[in-house]
Amino acid sequence: MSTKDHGFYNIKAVEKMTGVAAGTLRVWEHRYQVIQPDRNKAGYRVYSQEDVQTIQWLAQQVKNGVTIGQAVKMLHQHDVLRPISPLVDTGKDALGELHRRIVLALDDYDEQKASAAMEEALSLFSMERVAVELILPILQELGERWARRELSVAHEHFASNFFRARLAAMLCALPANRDLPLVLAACVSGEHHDLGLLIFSIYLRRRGFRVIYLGQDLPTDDLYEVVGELRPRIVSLSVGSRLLVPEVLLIHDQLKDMSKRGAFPMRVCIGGRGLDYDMEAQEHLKGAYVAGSIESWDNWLRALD
Ligand code: B12
Repeated sequence: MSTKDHGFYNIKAVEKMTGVAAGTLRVWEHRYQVIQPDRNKAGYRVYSQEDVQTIQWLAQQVKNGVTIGQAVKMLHQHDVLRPISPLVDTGKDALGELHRRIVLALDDYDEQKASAAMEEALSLFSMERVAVELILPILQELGERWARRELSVAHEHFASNFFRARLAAMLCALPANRDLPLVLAACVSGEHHDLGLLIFSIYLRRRGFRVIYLGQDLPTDDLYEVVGELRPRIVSLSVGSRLLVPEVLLIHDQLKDMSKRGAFPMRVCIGGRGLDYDMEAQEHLKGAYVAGSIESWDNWLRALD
């Protein structure tokens, strides 16, 4: 049985949705056999949702400077990039049920049950959906329960470590091809909250960036050193603690200066709850501050020149 969903977009609609010209779509189809739309009774191409997502992914790679040939090769080598269509698209219901099972299992310190539910989630949904629509809401809920003292510190540590290990494994499973534009991701010096940055890194890898994940508490001098050495396209930093915000503003200014002096077009992207209610800092970081929602991430990437 094919997992491909039924086609329902014509070539004009796909052109509009993806920004890839109809002629280019036909060339990609003939030359690379990467998208094989169905035909309707009149013989016109009809594209499925899955086809559209594949085209969007390819278009993003081309925008990033990868040749279409290389992009197709990457797609074949790493099937994980393709959004997985569940055989039965139970979508939100299935995610809600998995959410419930994982929370119950973690409350019970039952790693086996929580892992089984995670595996099920990954067999049904793409990694990004699992990270953003399953793990993130669970973490936010855990954070709130912890703040209301409904969850012990031991429970919070257990759950944080459970997800940290899974998110790190998911990040490793996504390609980090050297041809892709480079992102350095790190928590600033003194910062240990890295679950949000891990999710953002998965999001970026799924969009065709090569993310080097530097993790928690990166000393500032070492950050400057690695930026000078690797000259990344993007530096993405996380700051969870409000106390670290003044240091983050200095880091931001210094990085912008390095990019200017070194003449490499680096963009800085800074997020984390430390900045959430600090309007002054957000103003200082204009163009670099990115809020915690997927919409903000999409908007920031769209505006990337
Ligand atoms: C789990 C947790 C921990 C874990 C972290 C594990 C880990 N590996 O990340 C551990 C136990 C290590 C920890 C330690 C501490 N914690 Co703590 N911790 C939490 C808790 C319960 C949940 C945080 C979490 O992971 N949320 C889920 C993630 C996904 O959310 P997030 O990090 O905010 O990320 C989202 C956005 O901010 C954004 N984002 C984050 N980074 C980036 C980066 C970029 C580039 C972008 C675009 C977006 C982005 O995207 C995410 C999606 O929306 C919160 C309580 C709460 N209510 O949230 C406290 C909390 C964050 N901790 C807090 C504190 C004070 C501490 C400690 C100082 C406690 C102590 N006294 O020891 C230490 C020190 C940590 C340090 N030096 O950094 C405070 C922070 C207060 C503040 N803002 O200043 C909180 C809010 C608790 C509280 N109410 O006091 N903590």
